[in-house]
Amino acid sequence: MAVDLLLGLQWGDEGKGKIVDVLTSKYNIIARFQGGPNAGHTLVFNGKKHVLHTIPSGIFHEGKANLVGNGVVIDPVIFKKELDKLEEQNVDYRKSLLISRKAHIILPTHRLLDAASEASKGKAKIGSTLKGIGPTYMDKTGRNGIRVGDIELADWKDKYRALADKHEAMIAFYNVDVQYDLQELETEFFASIETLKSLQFIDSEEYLHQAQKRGESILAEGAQGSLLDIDFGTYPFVTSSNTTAAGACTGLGIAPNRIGEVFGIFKAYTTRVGSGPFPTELFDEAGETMGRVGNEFGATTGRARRCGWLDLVALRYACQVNGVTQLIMMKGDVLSGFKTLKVCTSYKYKGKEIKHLPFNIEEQNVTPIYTEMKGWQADLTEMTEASQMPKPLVEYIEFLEKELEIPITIVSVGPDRKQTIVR
Ligand code: 2SA
Ligand code: MG
Repeated sequence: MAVDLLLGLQWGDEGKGKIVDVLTSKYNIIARFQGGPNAGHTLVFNGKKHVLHTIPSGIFHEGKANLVGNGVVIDPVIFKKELDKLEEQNVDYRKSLLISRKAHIILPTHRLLDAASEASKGKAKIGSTLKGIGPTYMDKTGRNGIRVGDIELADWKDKYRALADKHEAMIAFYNVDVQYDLQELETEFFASIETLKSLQFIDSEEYLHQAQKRGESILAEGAQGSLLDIDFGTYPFVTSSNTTAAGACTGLGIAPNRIGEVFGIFKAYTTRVGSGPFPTELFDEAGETMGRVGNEFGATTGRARRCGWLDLVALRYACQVNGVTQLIMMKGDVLSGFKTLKVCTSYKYKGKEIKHLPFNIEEQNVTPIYTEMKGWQADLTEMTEASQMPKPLVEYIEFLEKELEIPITIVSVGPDRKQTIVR
C-alpha cells in the first residue's frame, strides 16, 4: 500500500490536526515525521477542543497506531503533559502510541539556547516558539544529539551531562539575559524521561516496512507549513526541519516511490505567526476581521497570527515542491460577509510580472498583483453538502482549481469534525 501524506501549504496552522482526525478512519497508522512541540494541532469534536503538539492527530480513534517518527524532536516534559491530558479524556494510548528510537530528544538546555539565540538577534529574531526546536536539530545534524534509543542505555546520563555543560557554556557566550535554574528544570526533565520510558519504543522504519507489506495503510501527518521548510521556506524565518513531502521520506524511512496521495491543506486566506516576509499581509480592517473571526492565535504560544489575502504564487510553489494531488481548503466560513475578496495571482518583481516565488520576497522586492472576486454572505458553518455552497464560494473554489491545476476535494466550514464538505 502506498503511504499518503497530509501537508500544510502555507506558514502552518492550516488545520492539519482537524483533517488528519477526519481522515484517520481510512488508515491503520498515523505518523508524524518532523517538527516537535512547536506544532499546535487543534481538533474539535463532541463540543470539546483538543490541542496536540507532538502526538499524532489520530490518537482519539480506537484501533489505530500513532507513530512519532524518527524525524520528530521530543520534549519529554511537554510530551508527559500531553499524555496527562489524554488520560483526563480517558484515551488509552498505551497500545496505540509508538515512538521511534531514532527520534531526537529536546533537553532543557536546548530550550534555553533557543531563548538566548533569539534574544541575541534583537529585532532580527525568527519569532521561534522557544521550544528548543532549532538547537535540537542543530545537535542532530552536528551529530551530538541524544535519541530516544539512547535513554534505554546505562550510560546515557554521562552523554547528557557533557552536552548540557556545553550548552551552558554556549548560553553564557551569547551574553544575554536568560534566567534559569537548571537543577529544577532537570528534576522535571528526568521525571518525564521515566514516563517516556514506560511507552513503546520501536525501530519504526522496520515497523512501517512490515506494515506496508501486510497491506496496512499509512497517513503521514506534517507539522508547520511548506513556507517554513528549512530548504524551501522563507529562510531564515523558517523552522529547522523539512516540512515538505521529502521530509516524510527522511522522517519516517519511507521510499519516495511508496508515496501515494499528497493532500495539501491551505486556508482560504493566509496567516503567519512569527517574523519574516508575508507579501499579502493586511494591516487594515479586513486583516483584523480575519484574525478575529478566524480566532487566529497560536495554538502553542497564544501569539496573534498575522493575516492576509490568499497568495497563489506561494501556494503554487508549495504544490510543486510537494507534488500535491488533492487540495483541502479550510476556513472558507471565516470569509463570509466580505463584499469582495482579493486573491494574489502574481507578483510584480524588479519591474516585471512573475508567477513563481523568487529568492527574495521581502516587501521592498515584491508587490502582489490581485484578482478581485465576489464574496459570499451566507453562514457556511451549518453546511454539510457541496450543493449547499453559495455561488460565489463555488466560483472562488473553481478559480483556485484552475489557477493551481489541482482539484479541491474537501472544504472545511468550521473547526468541528462534522463541519467538513467532501466534493
Ligand atoms: P521554531 O519554534 O523554531 O520552529 O520557530 C521557527 C518559525 O516557525 C514558526 N512556527 C510555526 N508557525 C505556525 N504554527 C506553528 N505552531 C503553533 C501553532 C505556533 C504558536 O500551531 O499555532 O502557537 O505560536 C509553528 N511552529 C513554528 C515560528 O512562528 C517561527 O516563525
Ligand atoms: Mg497549528
